[in-house]
Amino acid sequence: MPELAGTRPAPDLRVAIVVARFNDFVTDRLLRGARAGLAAAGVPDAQVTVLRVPGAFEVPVAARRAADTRRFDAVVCLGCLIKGATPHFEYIASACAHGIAEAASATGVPMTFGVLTTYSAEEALERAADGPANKGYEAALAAVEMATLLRQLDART
Ligand code: DLZ
Repeated sequence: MPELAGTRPAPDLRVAIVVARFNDFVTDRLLRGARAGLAAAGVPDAQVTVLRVPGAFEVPVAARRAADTRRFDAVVCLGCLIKGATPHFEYIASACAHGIAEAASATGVPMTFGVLTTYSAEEALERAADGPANKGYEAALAAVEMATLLRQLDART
């Protein structure tokens, strides 16, 4: 029975990272984590494009447009919503999550979800600390796994 799984290193992948500026004291760290994750997976920095958007609400449209160019094998989405500090937290979080899922499904380009939804800044910073538990790092590895998996599937006759 054939079984396919993502592979590493992935030196020929082209990856877009869409990162929200809102709460940049957290999202800058998620971005650093995502870059570290891609580097650990063997994706050269020259093949990584960073798209900065105002907030989590704008992430889906940029991710969709990046995927539509067909220049990227995967899109990593990064943002940070802090419930205590964000009126309309549920609306923005929901629009962001659904928008990303819809964009991935419509384009067939894997998109991963490195958007934090936390109760406090402390909790957000914990999830953006340097190291493999950084949610940007995790989202980057998930993107590599999905892109390399789908590539194998496409190559099968
Ligand atoms: C307006 C807003 C608020 C209140 N909170 C957040 C947040 O916690 N995280 C985030 O990424 N963005 C937030 N935004 C900005 C919205 O995502 C969006 O950028 C603006 O409403 C402009 O459309």
